[in-house]
Amino acid sequence: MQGSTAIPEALTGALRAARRVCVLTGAGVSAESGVPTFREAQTGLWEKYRPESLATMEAFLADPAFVWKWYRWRRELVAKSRPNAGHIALAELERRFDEFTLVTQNVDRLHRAGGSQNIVEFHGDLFADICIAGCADPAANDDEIPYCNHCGNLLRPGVVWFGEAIPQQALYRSSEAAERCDVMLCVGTSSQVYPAAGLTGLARQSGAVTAEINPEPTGGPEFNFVIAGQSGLILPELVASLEQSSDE
Ligand code: BJW
Repeated sequence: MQGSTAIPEALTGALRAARRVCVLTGAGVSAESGVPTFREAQTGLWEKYRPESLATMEAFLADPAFVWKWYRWRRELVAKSRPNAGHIALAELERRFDEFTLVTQNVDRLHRAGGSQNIVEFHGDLFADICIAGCADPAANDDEIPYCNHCGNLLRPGVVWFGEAIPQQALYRSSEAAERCDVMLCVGTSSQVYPAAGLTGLARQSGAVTAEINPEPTGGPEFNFVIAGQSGLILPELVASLEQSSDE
């Protein structure tokens, strides 16, 4: 039956033998849920503005109302979306391993909704409001430009912008998972944004078997396997290939 699947037998074998698995996901995993990716042909606000010119503190401070409008538009869009077969398959995959870490660059919470448990939200959470002065648990309001009720400073979306450090815990947990894993899957990311893009290389250097799943493979030299296809199709096949092997 292996001949009918896109999954290389050697990858199924590596996963069957693995104790620790790490998966890095990017915007492509949510594409089949209707959430636009960052760097492909886009619609609406994504078409007009590059993320690099909106997803920075400089852009925010220059025009907080505009940046908030962009993020509210995205919150509305994402709130209507549901996890797809790829998200669900990753949650199923997690149940098979003693140690499984899902590092996602996505801020859309769809892995949570899909049932994944051990998630590192590397670039934060689209739906969180945080105070630019660092107040804990700032109270949100619906003003065009929301301010912190504790200190009066601006509130901003709880995501990581360009030039900002990845939260320490997220960086620590994901680096540790990449270094320790036996197999690392890199799914639906263009691997252009660091330090996330460096995690697969770290895993490979540490001896892991690495695989990319992407309809437009990135050509990165760090991958042992490249599966060209949509994650909503390939990931369920991957899980099914493990089921077939364990039934044998
Ligand atoms: C499918 C599919 C389907 C389609 N199925 N696949 C080293 C070298 C060079 C530069 C740097 C470096 N280290 C740091 C930098 C600078 C910078 C950076 O990387 N710049 C590059 C652009 C050059 N990095 C940073 O600034 C980071 N911070 C940092 O390094 O801090 C250092 C520091 C230390 C101490 C103190 C202070 C600072 C922060 C990066 C933050 C990124 N933030 C964003 C926005 C988040 C908020 C928001 O959402 O608004 O994160 S940018 C954006 O890109 C977002 C994404 O998470 C991220 C990655 O994008 P992703 O997920 O890969 O999406 P796409 O669109 O690029 O790709 C989609 C893929 O899916 C494609 O390949 C498709 O083919 C595929 N696909 N359909 C599967 N159905």
